[in-house]
Amino acid sequence: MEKFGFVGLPNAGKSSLYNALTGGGALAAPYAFATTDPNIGVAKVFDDRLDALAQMSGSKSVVPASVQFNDIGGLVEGASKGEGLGNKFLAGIREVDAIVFVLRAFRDDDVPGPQDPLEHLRVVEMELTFADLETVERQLDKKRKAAKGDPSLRDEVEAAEAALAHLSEGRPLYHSDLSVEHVELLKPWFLLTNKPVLAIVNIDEDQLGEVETVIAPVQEALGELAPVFGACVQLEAEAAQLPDEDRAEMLDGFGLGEGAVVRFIQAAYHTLGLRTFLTTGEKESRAWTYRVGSTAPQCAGLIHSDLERGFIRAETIRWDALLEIGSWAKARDLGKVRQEGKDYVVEDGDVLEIRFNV
Ligand SMILES: Nc1nc2c(ncn2[C@@H]2O[C@H](COP(=O)(O)OP(=O)(O)OP(=O)(O)O)[C@@H](O)[C@H]2O)c(=O)[nH]1
Ligand SMILES: [Mg+2]
Repeated sequence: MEKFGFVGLPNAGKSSLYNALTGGGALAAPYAFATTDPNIGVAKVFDDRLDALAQMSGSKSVVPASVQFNDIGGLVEGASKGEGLGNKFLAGIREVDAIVFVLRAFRDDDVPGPQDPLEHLRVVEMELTFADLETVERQLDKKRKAAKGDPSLRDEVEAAEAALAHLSEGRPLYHSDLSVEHVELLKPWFLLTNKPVLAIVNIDEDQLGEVETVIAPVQEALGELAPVFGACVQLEAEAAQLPDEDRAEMLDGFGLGEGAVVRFIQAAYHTLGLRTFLTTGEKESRAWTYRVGSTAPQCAGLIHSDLERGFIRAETIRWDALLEIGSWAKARDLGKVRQEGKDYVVEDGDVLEIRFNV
């Protein structure tokens, strides 16, 4: 499962966000370092398509896709030098697949800390960049020596040197023009800024009418590649405690539709190149996570290795076409179910049935 790690200053609202995403459980409190040990939770990827298909099929169980969120302690200026929770904090995010910056914009004098999201961004970017610089400096000499005896390591050294050049200028690697190959070669270095980033700007209720204005400077600073969302995290954390219907009503009352965290999870999912295909039947309807560009046999393998090994063909139809027709049997009778072979590249929203023989 893909993992996201929250990074932000104390009191930015990381644990509140965790609660909004996972329905509760983490201590959210108005003092710094309320979180010392990471909260690890799984959030459903909300998907209307899945619910509609489950209803069509009268499925006994519905299994959404999910992603993991790690809520770690707050980071302070000097974390890379051991301030605050220091390295313990940094260790908590080395192994996540993407970083989520939680930046405070909400105004509340009872909660200590800066209220300018750009100030938050400046500190977290600087600390992560320093930490990476230190990691690269510490390991590069060793690698250079090893590369003398083992030429296969030369590309890795070159990648690390390119990274060093960026980091020394105080620039995080996600802002650099490192090549795709270099990014790959540096994966085993577990650098913090060599990962995709997203940001949540935590706003207060009074800012709901001007979300775009509040998040614009953050979007500009992070660049186009990083999705930036404004969310009133506290409100959504409270909503997450309610039964589904009341929750929808509360969010709707604030004009939030399905809620910003829902859109955030979907964007987070997409940023990592993850897509969804669906299976549906009386027993179960399920959303499956696959990597963009995967073929039908690769997707079949996610369901069960036998389905990949004995793959014959995939029967498939887009979710909305199926829904319109009303049942799989009818869709097949009408000739609307396509027969696809092993080279078929699965598309987001495909409903699949795998024919196999082992
Ligand atoms: N007014 C207001 N308060 C908020 C909002 N979001 C979070 N808070 C409050 O701010 C305080 C800190 O929130 P947390 O979620 O604990 O922050 P954190 O980032 O996990 O903090 P650390 O674990 O200490 O790093 C809590 O008292 C929250 O209730 C918000 O949108 N508006
Ligand atoms: Mg916390």
